[in-house]
Amino acid sequence: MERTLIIVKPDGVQRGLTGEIIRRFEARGLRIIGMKFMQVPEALAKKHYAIHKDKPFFDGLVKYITSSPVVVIAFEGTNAVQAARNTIGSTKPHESPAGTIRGDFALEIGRNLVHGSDGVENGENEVALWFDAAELVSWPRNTDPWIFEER
Ligand code: IDP
Ligand code: MG
Repeated sequence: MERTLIIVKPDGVQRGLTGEIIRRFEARGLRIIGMKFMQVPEALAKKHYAIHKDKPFFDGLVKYITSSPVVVIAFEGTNAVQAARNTIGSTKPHESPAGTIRGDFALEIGRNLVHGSDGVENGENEVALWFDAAELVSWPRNTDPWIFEER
């Protein structure tokens, strides 16, 4: 089962869109295995965005993600990573199709509301970076057989 890390970024929390954003992933069929509300420490922000450390927007990105609290969710599901990315939409919100989170609620790249892991291995690594093993709950959801096909 794939894992993906979703972050409702500071703008999402401040704008009262936390519930709406989580709802979309939940309605898609993804299963929550971990969730927390937190102020992101600068060191964690830098680790999470390490791949962008040489980009001109890096400092602004770290400032943005640490500027105000976030909600972090670990989701599990078949095809969780790609499905979540499609639910989120494009990095540039103004190019993101209507129906996606960014296409429905955002206008600018530096205020794009939500993070989602961009690959299967990244999903595993990011969930492990943001959650201790003890914070994750493995549970059989009653609707699983209606969402995940038997294999
Ligand atoms: P993603 O969030 O769609 O995966 P990435 O390319 O991984 O996009 O970039 C991470 C985050 O960095 C973006 O969500 C956005 O908040 C920010 N970002 C990316 N490119 C730019 C830029 O050119 N200017 C300002 N912020 C950017
Ligand atoms: Mg990314």
